[in-house]
Amino acid sequence: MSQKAQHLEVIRESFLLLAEDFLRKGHSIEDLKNVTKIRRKPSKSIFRHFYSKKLILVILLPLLYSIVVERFGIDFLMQYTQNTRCLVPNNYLVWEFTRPVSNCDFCRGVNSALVLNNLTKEEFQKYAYSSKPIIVKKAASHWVASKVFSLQFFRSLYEQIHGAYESVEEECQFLHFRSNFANLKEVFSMSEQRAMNLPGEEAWYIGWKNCHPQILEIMKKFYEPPHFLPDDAEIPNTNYIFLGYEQGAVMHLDYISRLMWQGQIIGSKTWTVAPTPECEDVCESFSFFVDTGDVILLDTRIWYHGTQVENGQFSLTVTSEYG
Ligand SMILES: O=C(O)CCC(=O)C(=O)O
Ligand SMILES: [Fe+2]
Repeated sequence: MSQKAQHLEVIRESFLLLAEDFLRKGHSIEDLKNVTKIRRKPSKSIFRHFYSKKLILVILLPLLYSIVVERFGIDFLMQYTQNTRCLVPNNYLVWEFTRPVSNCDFCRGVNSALVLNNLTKEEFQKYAYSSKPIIVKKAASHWVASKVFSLQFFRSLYEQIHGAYESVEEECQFLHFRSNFANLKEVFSMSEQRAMNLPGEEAWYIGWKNCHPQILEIMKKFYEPPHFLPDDAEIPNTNYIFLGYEQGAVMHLDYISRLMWQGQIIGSKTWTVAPTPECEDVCESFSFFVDTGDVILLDTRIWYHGTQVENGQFSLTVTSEYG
């Protein structure tokens, strides 16, 4: 790694440390969002936001760098870099500071999701790669996954396949949201009562990325990427599972390279989406409902998004990217 790249990596990790520390002190991701939110002055220039961020970076970074290096030493930071996984909340400050400022075209005039009935590839063509949230009704209702996927299914899958847990830890991602689980093994070890969200039990909701080839191979027998996506769309082999009860994902942006599709295999969820801070004056936040068997398409890199599982029901979804 060049010296410049090393310094950039150290700075990136310094932000991660700060963000982690902030979250560990009990603050929420919304508080983190407010820290990075730059209030608009009467001028509507999007450059103001850009330059404000740049200014903060110029002032803050050398200070941050010297504090962290002085306190922990460069070796600690380099080691920390190698051990850091790509958790969405931990990346939050980095992503918020380094993402491109949007010109708000993606959300101008958009105040609801576009709801489409199940459709063909040809019919979908004109909506493909849209920045508007889209729900395609019943597009996943025939997936066998709705009868097969469950917490128990994934527990026995992960127990059977050598190196499966390690693959999540080392190359993939585990998202605990508001739940108190450190990893997938802990999730699979919870009591049956808690797993079923019985009265008096603490609600839980988690997600993780699957990248173990054998796990992916088995999962693929039970679902398929939405049939209406364009033939030329790139769909990675990896996927995510989100499952649990009550409060789902907290509001966040994703640090991914494509658009997102998600099949609502079991249960239903209310999604809330919000524009990025620089677009708050011209765009609105809104919510929409995704029912069992529906597919939702969303650019999770530009729309803040959070989810809520309704009525104490269980929700399970499979998610991947396309673009
Ligand atoms: O399904 C959820 O609860 C959240 C999903 C999510 O954040 C995503 O797919 O990017
Ligand atoms: Fe997300």
